[in-house]
Amino acid sequence: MNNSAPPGVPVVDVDPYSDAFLADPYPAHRQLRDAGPVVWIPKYGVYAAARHETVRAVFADHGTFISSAGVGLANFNKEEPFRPRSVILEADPPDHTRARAVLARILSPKAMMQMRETFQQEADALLDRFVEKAASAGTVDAVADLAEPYPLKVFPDAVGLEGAGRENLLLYGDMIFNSFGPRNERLAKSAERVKPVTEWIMNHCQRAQLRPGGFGDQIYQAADAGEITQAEAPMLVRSFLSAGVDTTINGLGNALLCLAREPEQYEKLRADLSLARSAFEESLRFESTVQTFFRTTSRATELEGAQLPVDSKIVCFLAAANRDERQWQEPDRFDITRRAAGHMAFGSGIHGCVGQVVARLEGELILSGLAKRVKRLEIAGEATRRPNNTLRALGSLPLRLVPA
Ligand code: EJD
Repeated sequence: MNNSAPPGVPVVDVDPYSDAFLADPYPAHRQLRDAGPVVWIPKYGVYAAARHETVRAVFADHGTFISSAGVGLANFNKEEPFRPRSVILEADPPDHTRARAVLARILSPKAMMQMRETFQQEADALLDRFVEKAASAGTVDAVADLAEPYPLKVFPDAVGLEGAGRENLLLYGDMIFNSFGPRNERLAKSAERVKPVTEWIMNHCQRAQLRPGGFGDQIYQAADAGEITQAEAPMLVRSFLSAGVDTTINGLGNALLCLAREPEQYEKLRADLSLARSAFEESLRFESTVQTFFRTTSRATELEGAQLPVDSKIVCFLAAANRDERQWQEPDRFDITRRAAGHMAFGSGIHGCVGQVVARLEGELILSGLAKRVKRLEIAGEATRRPNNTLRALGSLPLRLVPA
């Protein structure tokens, strides 16, 4: 790692993986944006982009800013990936293109319309239990009682996982998203915790474990049709299991936290349930579930006046781009009626989240179903964060509910 500052690139001496940074990243995000379009973080020897325009430019030029050398801090040209590399996330065209086409079809808007009824029924059933528990117990935990169980039910069901053990996905996701950061204590601990479940995960990527017709089985059908190789099929099931649960859990959790903190915004949602989708979108902008992603330069390049050598790592601060005052009016205000389109929480370009229709469906159904049933969300204790190297994750969110 070369930690000397390249000439002409402003140095910002922050540690994006320290407890303090993760507890409240927003002041440091401002510092990163204001120092320049491209800055240097000496502690990790990486470039950084925190402005909306710059992050977008990096994601748009996928030939220069590649993914196959890893989308975390680790450079796969210099060190072995910690697990066999993802055939979609950690790939470039043309390999990426084939895998992407298969997942994009399985998760198409049309396919989601067919899932909607099931997702709706599960949301209604869970929300009824959530409200009942609040009435009998006095308080509920919006994370453990709502944000976690919903994705953990609907998504593995859709993939076609059968039998017990799906809570293993939580440990796995926690480890995956820690692994995009440095090899710090946080990663070491979650790698230790995940050891007993890794075999379960790999086993459940096999065709025999997957319900016929589910997302997982559809991947194997694409392999039968020759669109991807047979070896790629279990790897793409692994991608579903890596990316589809922790992300939506924390997306929902953050949305519930935003609404609980801003009763006026929750009131607006209650008055017009058709705002559920834009409320979810705004919460993704305001508290981006995925905070950072890296790219690696495939050649020497210039980016907004900065000269980057070949094989440089650049960290893109999605969450900072989403509060860039160069892009947004009053970015630090949570406003569910704002046009949050263009936010970077799902990334952008060829690697933009392929599951975003699923995420949005879950967000819409939970927020509208909640607003239908609950007049007021009252914070009943301090919300806790679960620090992760990549995710803005919640540990708990104690609430009292005033029924409608
Ligand atoms: C991801 C940020 C995989 C994989 C794909 C996507 C993610 C994680 C893992 C979702 C990253 O292919 O294994 S949001």
